[in-house]
Amino acid sequence: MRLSVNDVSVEVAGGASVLDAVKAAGAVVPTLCYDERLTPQGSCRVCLVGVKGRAMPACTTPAAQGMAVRTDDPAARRSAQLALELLVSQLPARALDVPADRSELVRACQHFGVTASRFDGATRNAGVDHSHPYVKLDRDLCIACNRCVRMCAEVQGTFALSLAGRGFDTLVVAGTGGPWMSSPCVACGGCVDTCPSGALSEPGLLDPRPISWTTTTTCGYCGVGCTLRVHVRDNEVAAITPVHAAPVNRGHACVKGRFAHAFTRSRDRLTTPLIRRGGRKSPLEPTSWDEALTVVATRLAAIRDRHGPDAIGMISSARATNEENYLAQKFARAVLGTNNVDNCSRLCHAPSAVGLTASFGYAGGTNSVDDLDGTDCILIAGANPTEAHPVIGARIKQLVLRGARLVVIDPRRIDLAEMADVYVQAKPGSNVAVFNGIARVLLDEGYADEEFLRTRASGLAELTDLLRDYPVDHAARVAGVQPETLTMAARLYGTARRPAIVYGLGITEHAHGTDGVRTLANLAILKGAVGTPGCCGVLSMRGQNNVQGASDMGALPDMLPGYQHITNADVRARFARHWGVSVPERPGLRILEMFEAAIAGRVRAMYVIGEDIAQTDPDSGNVRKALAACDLVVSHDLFLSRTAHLADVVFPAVSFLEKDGTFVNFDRRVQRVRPALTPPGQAKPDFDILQLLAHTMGAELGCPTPADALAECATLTPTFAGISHARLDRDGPLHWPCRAEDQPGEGRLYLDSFATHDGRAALAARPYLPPGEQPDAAFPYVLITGRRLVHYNSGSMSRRTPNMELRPREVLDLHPDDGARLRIADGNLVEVTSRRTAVTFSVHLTDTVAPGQLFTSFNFPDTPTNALTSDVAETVTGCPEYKVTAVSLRPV
Ligand SMILES: Nc1nc2c(c(=O)[nH]1)N[C@H]1C(S)=C(S)[C@@H](COP(=O)(O)OP(=O)(O)OC[C@H]3O[C@@H](n4cnc5c(=O)[nH]c(N)nc54)[C@H](O)[C@@H]3O)O[C@H]1N2
Ligand SMILES: Nc1nc2c(c(=O)[nH]1)N[C@H]1C(S)=C(S)[C@@H](COP(=O)(O)OP(=O)(O)OC[C@H]3O[C@@H](n4cnc5c(=O)[nH]c(N)nc54)[C@H](O)[C@@H]3O)O[C@H]1N2
Ligand code: SF4
Ligand code: SF4
Ligand code: FES
Ligand SMILES: [Mo]
Repeated sequence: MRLSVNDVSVEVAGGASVLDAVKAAGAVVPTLCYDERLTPQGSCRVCLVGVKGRAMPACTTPAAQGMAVRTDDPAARRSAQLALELLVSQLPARALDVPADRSELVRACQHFGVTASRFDGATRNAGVDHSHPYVKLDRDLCIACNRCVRMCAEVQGTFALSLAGRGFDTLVVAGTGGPWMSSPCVACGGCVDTCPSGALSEPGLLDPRPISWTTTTTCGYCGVGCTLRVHVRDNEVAAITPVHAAPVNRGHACVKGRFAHAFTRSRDRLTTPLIRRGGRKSPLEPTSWDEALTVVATRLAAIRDRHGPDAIGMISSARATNEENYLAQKFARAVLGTNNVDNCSRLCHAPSAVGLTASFGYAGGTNSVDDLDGTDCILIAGANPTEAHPVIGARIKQLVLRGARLVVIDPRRIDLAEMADVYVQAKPGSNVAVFNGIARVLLDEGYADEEFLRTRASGLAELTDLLRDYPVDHAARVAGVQPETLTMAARLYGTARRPAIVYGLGITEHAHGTDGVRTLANLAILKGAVGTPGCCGVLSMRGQNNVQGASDMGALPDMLPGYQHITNADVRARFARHWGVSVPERPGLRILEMFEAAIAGRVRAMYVIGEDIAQTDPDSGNVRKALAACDLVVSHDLFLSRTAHLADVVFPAVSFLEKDGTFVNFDRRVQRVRPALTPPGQAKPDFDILQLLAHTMGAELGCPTPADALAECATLTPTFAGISHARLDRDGPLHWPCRAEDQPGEGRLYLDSFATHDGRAALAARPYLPPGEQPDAAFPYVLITGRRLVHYNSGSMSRRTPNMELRPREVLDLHPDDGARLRIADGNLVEVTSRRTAVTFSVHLTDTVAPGQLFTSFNFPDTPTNALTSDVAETVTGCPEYKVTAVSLRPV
């Protein structure tokens, strides 16, 4: 519709407000209670404009065809100014001390010429609440605009805040009014970000000194890939805020990306290369880049010449950029001459890569996360997004609050289980039985899309045959749940118009993880909920910031970039031509196979980039044995990780805040990473380290810059052909596949056909097989391991931030009934013994775990969870069975 603002004609979409029209016309009205991320409230009245001689709040008045809006209407301006003066009359004048770029209130006062003389808040004196490390409240600056309360409810979904008191004394309170720290706040920072007056602030922004510069980049913690703005002062991060127009996070973030940046200036950062001069027993000492590079180059070359290139194993980093991963696999193949290169996706979503490829064609989720907006039913299986992918967890909460149905399948009563329509508390390792049981109900009760199955799917006969063995009673018995619960889950998914599946490591990190993915994918195929218009498909919640990209770039023993098979001679020839060297043909070793080969003496050197294998890989006793058996261990890290500690040479690397490149997030979006800080000391990006090392070995990797590396990858990889730094800088993030410069990336895949050999989605008939580790009389409990909100994987970064105040140590979750039986109280120490070793934990009694099951994370080196974990790995993919370890418990 068309209307005018100050005589300027503007066109706005239906549903737009007068404020939208004002903005479209380039005019300005101040706002205080308005935030584009929230439902408008229209309470502060500083946005009044003149419409037909009447003063109307721009934020809540709908724009109408032919409307004539005036922002300079004298009566409206006067009323707005009066509203503002009344509002500030309750505030102390120091409200004006907040820098204008951090206070909409100060900007509104400047707009109307309201000065300190109008402020008179001497009476309130309500004080500050600085109990929380990140959220700081100055009660006297609160203007009761309700934005923080709405942010916590409408965006974050935590409902931690409310307004309390009357009249001028109305104030925000957290939880039941005690200290912020004891409220249910999850430190997403949303309230701080929206507060217009400086009443809510954060440490780096309480400091009035100006910000030197800001950089827009992608979060380097989890695979959501939030777009963040980094505010830098004196080459230190002052604050990180979410970008409002960001495609994935839409102005939101979580405690890690938003606040956990202090690790960048930790005194533990590695600032020089380290080397052991007198063998393994001698200490790691600082050295020059020259010496470190020469030693590594010489020893790698010697091992290659003596034992062959396959005596070297390289682990590339899911934390590093695409460009660095591209170089790492090129280094392994073209300089060392081996396909022994792998990455951390082996430990998490390798079964997704194999399973999704077999079912649909590509090794990634089928849809863009934006498609969730259209869903009416979400089935979440083995994923805990409110802790592991918090921005998506928050989005899912909002979808459910707005009416989408929710099915949660998880052995633990996760946060989202509390709001689920159906919660299936299935036993760890029972996924295949559960999904087969649901599939059987979908078919038996007529929810399957027969047309879709006839024209676009294969394998129905075999599946129907197999499902004869999975009546819902049987499936429910295996899962340890009521048959009705499974039937209800199937009916909710079956009756939905646009059901979505969201899953995580609870499906993949099992002895039969690929079967889990395939049988889960079956549900979407049966329902015709993938590859069809408006569908929501199957989203795999990829973990690390760039675990998708590390695999996309070919840091895999059997694939070149873009999942092009190493065994395909044409593909190898294409790379060989471009690289000017031959590409080794035999698929290399996977991570866990490298350890076995090292113990057997076949692998003599391990080159590890940004992965703390000695802490995070399963059965870490075995990992240590493998590293000890090697002649050379090299680590690139930000810190002296457990692995770096065991290395012969350590290269100081830089973090995502200090480097240039791209990451691929969990929904296949390629996004730019830009340096905000200069690196500490002599630390260098992994990109530069690999270039220097190749050069020292007398080889050249080409692609002198990250932009060049992505360009080279695009030349050789059809699914990345249309993606370049220049285009990302110009157009913003792009989904792969993106096959040409002039094509948009494909968010929703397979609309025409599936990328399988026959173009059909492949149903899989897979029987349930029990987990690799079984509890018995000696080891009666099942230990599940996974994520906690505030810490991240090895904890190397999150432990070096004030997140430690939010969670200072690891705990073991135990059901209160088990606690009572074993006479273990909250906070007591227990020894947990698995078939490998024993580790002592402090107990947290909670009914989020089922009786007989335990849960913990792996973020703290002093409680080495992975010394305990199962040594079973899936045969197809080599993915470890992190989710099931049989253990016993003993109070100490
Ligand atoms: N805060 C935080 N966020 C993170 C990380 C972190 O360390 N901390 N790590 C990142 C990484 S690397 C990854 S891969 C992702 C992981 O993200 P998720 O996969 O969501 O995380 P997990 O907690 O490992 O596992 C998810 C759930 O699987 C459940 N589960 C275990 N066994 C089974 C089973 O047999 N069946 C079913 N249905 N469920 C089961 C667990 O109870 C758990 O709630 O998170 C990423 N984000
Ligand atoms: N028990 C149990 N264990 C698990 C899991 C589980 O569910 N249960 N999950 C597994 C999963 S899914 C994963 S992904 C792994 C994660 O395990 P890791 O990959 O080992 O853990 P991270 O802490 O993500 O990062 C590894 C190292 O990279 C460093 N680093 C960060 N950024 C950079 C960079 O840009 N360059 C370089 N060179 N180094 C960098 C960090 O300091 C850290 O030491 O853990 C696995 N381990
Ligand atoms: S930081 Fe987030 S969770 Fe905490 S009170 Fe503010 S909006 Fe709510
Ligand atoms: S949700 Fe993930 S990507 Fe977003 S801020 Fe948090 S850790 Fe970073
Ligand atoms: S911003 Fe419009 S009434 Fe507050
Ligand atoms: Mo992961």
